[in-house]
Amino acid sequence: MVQAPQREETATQNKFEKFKAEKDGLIVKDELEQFAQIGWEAMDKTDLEHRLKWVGIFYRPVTPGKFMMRMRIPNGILTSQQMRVLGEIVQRYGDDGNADITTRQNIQLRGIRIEDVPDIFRRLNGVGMTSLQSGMDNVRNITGSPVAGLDGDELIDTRELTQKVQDAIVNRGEGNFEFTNLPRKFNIAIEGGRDNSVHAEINDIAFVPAYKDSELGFNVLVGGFFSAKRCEAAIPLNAWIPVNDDDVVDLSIAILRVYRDRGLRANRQKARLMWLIDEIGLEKFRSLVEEAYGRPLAIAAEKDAIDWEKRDHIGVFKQKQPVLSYVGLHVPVGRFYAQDMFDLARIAEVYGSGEIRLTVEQNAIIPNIPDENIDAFLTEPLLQKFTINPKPLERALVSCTGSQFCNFALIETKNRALALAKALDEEVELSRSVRIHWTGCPNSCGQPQVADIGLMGTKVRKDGKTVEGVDLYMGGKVGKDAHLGTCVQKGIPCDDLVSVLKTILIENFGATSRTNR
Ligand code: SRM
Ligand code: SF4
Repeated sequence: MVQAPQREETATQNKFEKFKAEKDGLIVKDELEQFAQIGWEAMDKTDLEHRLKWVGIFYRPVTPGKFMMRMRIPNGILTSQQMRVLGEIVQRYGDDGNADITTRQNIQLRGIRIEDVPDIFRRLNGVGMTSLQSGMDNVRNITGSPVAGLDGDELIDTRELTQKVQDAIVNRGEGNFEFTNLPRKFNIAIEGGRDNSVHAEINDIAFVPAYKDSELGFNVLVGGFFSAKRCEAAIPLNAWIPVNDDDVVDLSIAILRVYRDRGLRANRQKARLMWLIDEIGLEKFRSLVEEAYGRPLAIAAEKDAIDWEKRDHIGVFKQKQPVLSYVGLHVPVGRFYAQDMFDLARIAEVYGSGEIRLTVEQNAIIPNIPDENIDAFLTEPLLQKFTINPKPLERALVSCTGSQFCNFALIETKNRALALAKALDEEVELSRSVRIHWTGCPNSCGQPQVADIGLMGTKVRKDGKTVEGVDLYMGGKVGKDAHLGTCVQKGIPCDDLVSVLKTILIENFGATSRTNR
């Protein structure tokens, strides 16, 4: 593990800065055996509630003693063997064990007991996986085009780039103290397709394909983020780099160093990268990045090469490799259980190359299936559950964790989201899918601002009682010319949503009523 640097703490110290200065979160990596022996109830409170997140273990106050584990899966690509190990980890927790595909093309495991963590780490290590630095003031999972290397129309294959950026940040899964005390969380996306499949614009750094003088490279965007206080799309850094591992890794590292050393730390509500850019100005920020990068940055290409509407990848699609196809499966609100994970691993091996991919819409893709085997693949029982033909509203449904496991949540999300989508699919006929995103609180993990219809949990008064409700977002546009939606109506009780959304679907999305309600 790379050693912790000596830092001079200059920020006015809030609670988080204080405990990070006292002991770097990554240090708990070497204390896991001890935690396993003493049990979670005897652990130091800050180690339990905060520092464990540096190794991807999240204490859940909603289910004390049953932890969540957030992996790192660069570009959302894993092997059947890795999926099987993840399935085995949750299987041992019976009804408590399950897993979610996240909005960052990643997997979170549930039901984890602290006494098992050292063994879990050994098993993950054995299949080349890590959960390090996946929570708190660290860089999150690096997202990339979900059909990288498969898509005949792709511009840049992002697989190696996402892996190399992750390797640099977490020191190949060993842990890297250079980036474990950022002012706040940090998101990086590398898009290589023509449809912006990763929502590049909502990341702190986004690499977006762009031609400059006929050479293909990346325009670089910075500062995109969502928080309860403020949401911003990323802005151009006015920089272009060629498609080259060194450039992408070095520029990511340069930006991270500037953010780490100059980012605002006094107020956590104002600590994301965009606040620093506001404070010092884009020109100054760019020149600091250039200095850290150690070579001149070319100015941005005039426009990016994102010229397609966003695809959801659900269904059967030809790959660029002759006679091979990939199949996108719909995983309702991203939730799966051990048996589903084993089944996914098995069908990926039997029909494909053993590879499994994840999307930011919380779905899965099995690539590399010979065309002649597609019909047999489609008869697999798992495809009854994870179908390639979901109904229009279920198809594009995304939901954050919500109150089942998340203590920030103001409402229950996943189960309600699914029930409402099913009810509305019964109520209306649609010729297109409508992207409905649920998020249980203003932190916006479910990205309501990118949705056609975004629903953000809140508490409302109805009939003299406080009940679960939502603020309604609309106007989010993804793919080409992506932009964020805004809040158009506040405080709708969840119980009223069938009728409210039915009207919106009819008036705004061309739905027709199946009933006379
Ligand atoms: Fe998130 C905090 C879940 C994507 C913005 N997020 C949390 C925590 C860790 C809070 C907690 O400790 O309970 C949630 C864990 C709940 C649980 O048990 O699952 C949580 N966030 C999630 C996931 C699992 C939602 C999902 O169901 O997919 C996503 C995990 C992604 C991953 O694999 O790493 C997830 N979170 C996001 C995104 C979307 C994205 O990255 O595209 C955002 C908005 C984009 C952004 O960050 O700019 C997001 N999460 C937040 C924030 C607000 C950040 C801020 O600057 O204020 C918090 C709260 C915080 O960090 O203080 C938060
Ligand atoms: Fe939890 Fe809120 Fe994020 Fe949903 S949006 S996972 S409720 S923090």
